Amino acid sequence: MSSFRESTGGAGDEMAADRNFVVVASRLPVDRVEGPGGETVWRPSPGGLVTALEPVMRQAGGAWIGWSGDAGPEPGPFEADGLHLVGIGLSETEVRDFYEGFCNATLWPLYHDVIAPPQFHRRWWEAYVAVNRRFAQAAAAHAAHGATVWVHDYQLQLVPRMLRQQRGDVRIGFFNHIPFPGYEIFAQLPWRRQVVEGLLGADLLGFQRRADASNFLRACRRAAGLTAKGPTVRVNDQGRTREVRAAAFPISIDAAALTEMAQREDVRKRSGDIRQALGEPDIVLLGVDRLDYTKGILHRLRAYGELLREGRLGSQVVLVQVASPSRERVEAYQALRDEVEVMVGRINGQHGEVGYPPVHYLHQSYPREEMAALYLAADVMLVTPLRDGMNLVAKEYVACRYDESGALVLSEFTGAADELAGAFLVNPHDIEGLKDAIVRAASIGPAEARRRMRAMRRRVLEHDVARWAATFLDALDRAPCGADQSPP
Ligand code: GDG
Repeated sequence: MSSFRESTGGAGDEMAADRNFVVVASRLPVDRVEGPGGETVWRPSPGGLVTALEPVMRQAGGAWIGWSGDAGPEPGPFEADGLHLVGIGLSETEVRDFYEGFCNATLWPLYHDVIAPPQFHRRWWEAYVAVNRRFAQAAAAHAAHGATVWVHDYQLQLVPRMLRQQRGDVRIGFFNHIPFPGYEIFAQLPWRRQVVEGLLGADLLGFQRRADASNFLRACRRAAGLTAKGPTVRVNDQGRTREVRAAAFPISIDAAALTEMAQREDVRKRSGDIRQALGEPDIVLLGVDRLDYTKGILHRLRAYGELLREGRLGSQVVLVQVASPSRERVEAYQALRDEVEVMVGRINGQHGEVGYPPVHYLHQSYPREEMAALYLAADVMLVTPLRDGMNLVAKEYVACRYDESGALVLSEFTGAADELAGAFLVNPHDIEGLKDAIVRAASIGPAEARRRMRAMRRRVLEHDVARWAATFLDALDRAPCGADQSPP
């Protein structure tokens, strides 16, 4: 996608219910930025989701409904390179109560096993209901008769039911990108029944892992008193019985494109330059995460600091930690940043020398090429979340290692651990175990590295994001449909 301006009129702006495929996600695949003359310019922010869905969107003349990422007026519909985007506006108060509040300070910690204490506020819940309703209304306004609507993630769990109530004729899929917690944790949510019922408006519910789908099915029984048989829940909708299926559809990345990028001359050169800038150490360890308390950054730093103290990695080792800024107005994230930065300072203070900081900490965001160069420069990738739906970073590292070198230390609490058998699996709470795994990963011979990496590469290249999207949409197509498909 090239960059484009907000349209100010014309055919693209009309609110016509004529889209056969509608994606509803909290974010648009573009960012709103200011142009040279102070005007609004939309800049593409291509993530895995848009890469996977773009072909389907184009083929079906689809629409993508989402929020632009900042407070402001409703952008409305506009076109980008043949993609039809529908911007949802959020006020300052809604950004605070819906996005920073209910999404990021209630649901996010609750769904990640209460690593941070979730906060429950009725005002935040009301904002969640109101914003979900706005997304559902937009979907109802743009979906053609009998269309397929794919709703994404924990920010929009009420949309499936709200949409079904308005539009009995559409087929609705939902995919949850983050874990679905065990019932003992989910049960804390004061609005647990409404959330379960909201999700059950869909025909098919996709989760990252089978354990997430099972947790959801259990919540249906316990929170809503419904009967689940195998992966199917029976729902009674105003006297009509519908069947809803919940299953695992592990997400992935555009692996071939990333492999290709990593093989580019400029990216390989940059990777060499990075190693040189680091002082040509024997071992480069790498962490890449949004600065989020679910990612286990502190556990990783603790293990690394102890290894330095014990001298178990030799003296020629560095850790590069990219911690990209995230949710900076949410309190728990500000506290985490302080803790991480204190710990990095302590390690560098205790174990560094002039010209040699053992941790290179980068609280910045980088272009994709720079990420690929970093992945190529790293001997050992450290992915140590305490809980993570999938973790795409682990798959990206594997995709970049086209020469089958390198090693991955991976937390067993990620969805990726179910797929990447060649990784060194760790429990990040077990600091001794984590240290042993890092030492082992840093010292394996090339033959073992190749054997492990080859297995992981095969998995990631075969199960890429396009296959993920196709598998989900195919299952949605075949799901027992609750839609009333009779002509309008
Ligand atoms: C959620 C779930 C699930 C990071 N810093 C930069 C940058 N990134 C990119 C990575 C990767 C993505 O952000 C992060 O994805 P993850 O999967 O690791 O984690 P979440 O953001 O928490 O994503 C997760 C995912 O949804 C998909 O379903 O896997 O479990 O929590 O792609 O490369 N990219 C660039 N510059 C950066 O500085 N360009």
